[in-house]
Amino acid sequence: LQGGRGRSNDPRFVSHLTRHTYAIILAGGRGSRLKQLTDWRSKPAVPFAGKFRIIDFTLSNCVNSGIRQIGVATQYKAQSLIRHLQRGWSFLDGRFGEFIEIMPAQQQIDETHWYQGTADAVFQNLDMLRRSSAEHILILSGDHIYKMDYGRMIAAHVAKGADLTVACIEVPIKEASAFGVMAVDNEDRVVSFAEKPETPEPIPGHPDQALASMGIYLFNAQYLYEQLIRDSGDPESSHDFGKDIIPRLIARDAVFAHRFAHSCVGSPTQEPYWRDVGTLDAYWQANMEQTKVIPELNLYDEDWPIWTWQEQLPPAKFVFDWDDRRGMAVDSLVAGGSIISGATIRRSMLFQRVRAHTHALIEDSVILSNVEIGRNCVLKRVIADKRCIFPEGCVIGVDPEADRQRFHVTASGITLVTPEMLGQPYYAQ
Ligand code: ADQ
Ligand code: ADP
Repeated sequence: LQGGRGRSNDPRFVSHLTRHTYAIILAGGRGSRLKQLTDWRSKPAVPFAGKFRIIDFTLSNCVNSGIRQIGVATQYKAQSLIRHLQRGWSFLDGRFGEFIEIMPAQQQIDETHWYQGTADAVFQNLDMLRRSSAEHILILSGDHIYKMDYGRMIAAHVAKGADLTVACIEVPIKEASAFGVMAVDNEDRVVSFAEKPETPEPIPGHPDQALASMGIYLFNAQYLYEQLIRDSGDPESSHDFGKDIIPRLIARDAVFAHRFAHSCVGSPTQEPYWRDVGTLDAYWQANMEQTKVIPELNLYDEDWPIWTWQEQLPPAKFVFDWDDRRGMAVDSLVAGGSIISGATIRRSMLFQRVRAHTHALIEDSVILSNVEIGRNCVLKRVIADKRCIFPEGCVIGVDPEADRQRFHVTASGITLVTPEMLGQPYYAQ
């Protein structure tokens, strides 16, 4: 697969393009709509789908696409994220020019003024980028669950002679104000771009749909550096790609849209899967999707593995009570180190080292690692944070009014439980 022609007029192959691309993952987000789930960790570090963290999906996309020069820009509550990266992602091999570099916000003023906008987060690491001699810079967010071959996007970018390519996806118009919304011409050149517009422009001929930016930007390296230097000296700018940089460039330079459907990895018969698990409801829903018979996002595809850090743990164990015929999990995923003993688990996602005891009933729930569920507990539509200990007979998810007194219950009735809410302070564990 040829990606276009390079400086010397030689054909450039996708492997060359990806090898000379530096990916920066913006992983600084607070993720405040995940409520207490992000009290102690940033959104990209939030555990997802039994054994992963949210950022593993973007990182795996990089590695699987052949992009192995990666910087991760961190700021908010980065400890858990940094530890995960150090433990799980240090396999990249410097001898092949591969690395993962952590880029902490250095000019720490206060929590909201570390890096100003997304462009500032990249600008502050400009020296590091320049030293890499990369030809392309791929800017990504560490917040989304999806599988994408960035190589295809880079190849299209080079073939079109673009300065900047923005990945896009069609979204329902009623949700479009949460995104950067663009319009394109017949060649998919971007002709307008509005960051989070109040009245988003529909796709011509499709009044219910808008073309949304996925926050994935591919720049020619030198071109990006020039734009960042220019933007850094602009007192009017908030130093954000969506708000400042992209709207400024579309009138002047070659800015193209790249449709996610052309690069998404998965079955061609399925809808392209890209989820922002930024709210408790969306987080719960995306975990629940994995318990379906055929989930839209296939975690079992050996051609596109999702890499992560994992502990050495024994297999999940199920102890069946033959008198009561209890002690099983159905339509569920159960991670290693867990023991389900005489409990019933339905349509749930259990992370590592969960213990569920006799006559406990767990339905439609996401249980993070190291959780203990006592005898006769009932948990329905619950998200349980790490290290919760549910005492014997605890019932959650049956009476939302009672639950609201102690826990966080969403409008659609998902209950988030943390150790603090159960009266188990961290220092006591
Ligand atoms: P948002 O996601 O709302 O929109 P933003 O809050 O700037 O934009 O976050 C973008 C990414 O950068 C997130 O992954 C966040 O964690 C991270 N981030 C934000 N500020 C950061 C900082 N200062 N340092 C490090 N990381 C930081 C963006 C685009 C829209 C697009 C949506 C798609 O602006 O145009 O439609 O993404 O989700
Ligand atoms: P880990 O990285 O071990 O998975 P977490 O993501 O749960 O840990 O949390 C990240 C870090 O935040 C922990 O290492 C710990 O230092 C701190 N932390 C977690 N929960 C609490 C808490 N309830 N109170 C105080 N500090 C906490």
